[in-house]
Amino acid sequence: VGALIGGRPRDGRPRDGCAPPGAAEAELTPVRTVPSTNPARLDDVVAEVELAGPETILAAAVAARDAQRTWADVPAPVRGSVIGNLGRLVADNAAALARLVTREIGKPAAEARGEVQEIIDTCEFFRGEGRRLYGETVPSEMPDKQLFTFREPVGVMMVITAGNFPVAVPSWYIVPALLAGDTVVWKPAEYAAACAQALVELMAAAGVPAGAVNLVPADGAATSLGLERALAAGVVDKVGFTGSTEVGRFIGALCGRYLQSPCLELGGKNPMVVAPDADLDAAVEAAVFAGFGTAGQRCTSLGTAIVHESVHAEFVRRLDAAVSAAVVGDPTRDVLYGPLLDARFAAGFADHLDLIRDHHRIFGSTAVGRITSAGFGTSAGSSTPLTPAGPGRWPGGPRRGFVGDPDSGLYYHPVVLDGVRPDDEVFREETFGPIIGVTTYRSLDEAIDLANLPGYGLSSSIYTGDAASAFRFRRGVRAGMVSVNSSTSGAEAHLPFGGNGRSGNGSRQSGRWVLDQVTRWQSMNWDYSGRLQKAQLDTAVP
Ligand code: UN1
Repeated sequence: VGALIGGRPRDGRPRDGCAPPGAAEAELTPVRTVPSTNPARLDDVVAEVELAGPETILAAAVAARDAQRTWADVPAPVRGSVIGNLGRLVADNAAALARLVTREIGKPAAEARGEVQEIIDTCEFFRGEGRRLYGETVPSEMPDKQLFTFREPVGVMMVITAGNFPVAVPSWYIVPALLAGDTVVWKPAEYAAACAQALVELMAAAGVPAGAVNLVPADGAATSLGLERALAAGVVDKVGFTGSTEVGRFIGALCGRYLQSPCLELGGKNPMVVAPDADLDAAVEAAVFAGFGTAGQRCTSLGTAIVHESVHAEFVRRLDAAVSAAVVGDPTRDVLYGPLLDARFAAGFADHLDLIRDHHRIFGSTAVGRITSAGFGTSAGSSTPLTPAGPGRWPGGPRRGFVGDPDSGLYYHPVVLDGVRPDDEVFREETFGPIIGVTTYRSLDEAIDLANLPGYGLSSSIYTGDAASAFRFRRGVRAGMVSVNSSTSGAEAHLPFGGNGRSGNGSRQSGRWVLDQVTRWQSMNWDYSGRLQKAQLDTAVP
């Protein structure tokens, strides 16, 4: 994988069964090369990733600028057909692409197939949007005058994405951007660059022209410098960023200096309220899926279960039993979750665990730390102090329900942390790993306050049989997405996706709502009266 201009890899080789590209390339010297490794088998190098320097990012933006006018001149329904081609090609290569996702970031096979399906769904939606992309006709306050609105492409979009959804989330930006007539510079996560390349190759094969999507793997420092230069040179018109709140703040400030408002999709500490009348088995199933799916590394992952005190003991008992019965491990197998994304994420999660270990005790079947073959302990029914990872340090012997080699990858125990208090860091901060906090509440107002307390505002959920509670929760919670009797994660590809507060700047992706990110409104007024009519002054509205 290299610094790509025009969507073509240096060596031009198709990877993992995906279709080869057809676009042109322009070579620039990479700054350095880093391996992208399989987090389930750390000796398996998936790709050598050539990282670009800031000048390559700037060059990519210039290439995107050069390609943009021509691409925007392609009629929108024809651009929609190219998106339709992409959806078909992704479907034709779905199994190979999903295998690559599993291999490069450790996402379990079934989830990886779901991720690929999300691209297909996105393409299906935006293929049709090519025949809509509506503007409006608006009445004028004056006679013989007509007003209109048009959606125009924003121009060049710089897309910076995380690796937890290495192909689906990028497609949420790139597909509507292309449909709208924008061109793209895409900075993928370095540890997911082979997935990015595969998707770009499919785009080229679908008919996306040279220069329209420019894949540029780069580290954080080069990205910020390259982006700043591109903003200063006026060759980037919009930034789309999915990643941490911290980096989002930085990008927001940088864009602000150039009077741009980026599309920011940041972290979450997503609450799930379990009301006294909740179907507890359903709530537990959702908690396990949302807390441990993708090893808890979704922006929509469950953070804290906020459980009514009358059902708290029973909820924890059932959650504990469900987690004990879950199978984790080798992501090519049928597991709840596999390894963490890469070494940096594993280290970040380990830091959270260190902090938690100092402040908490752990309940039931769950233990904490890196799984070692020497012991993946259980201690069902008892309360066990958290112990650091290491051979022989786990109580209870090897964990039931682990498949694969626990020493070969970045595996962590599932953790259920009961008794979390609002002052705890684990209550307030996103952990991005396989851990669920549990706390209690007495009144719905208190539950809503607890849900809002961390200051994120991405996803949320309530389990209740009572419609009034569900609607009150919806109104009170400051989250962009609210689920009733459903999981915090697993958003559909055509509903607005995004958050507020520490989760983002209110921008929304997906469906027709993302069009406000990838297009700008232009208004037009057309006077056919033959004289100058002045708004407000010549207006006869009583
Ligand atoms: C993310 O983690 O950045 O709703 C996106 C979901 C997925 C997308 C998550 N469809 O969980």
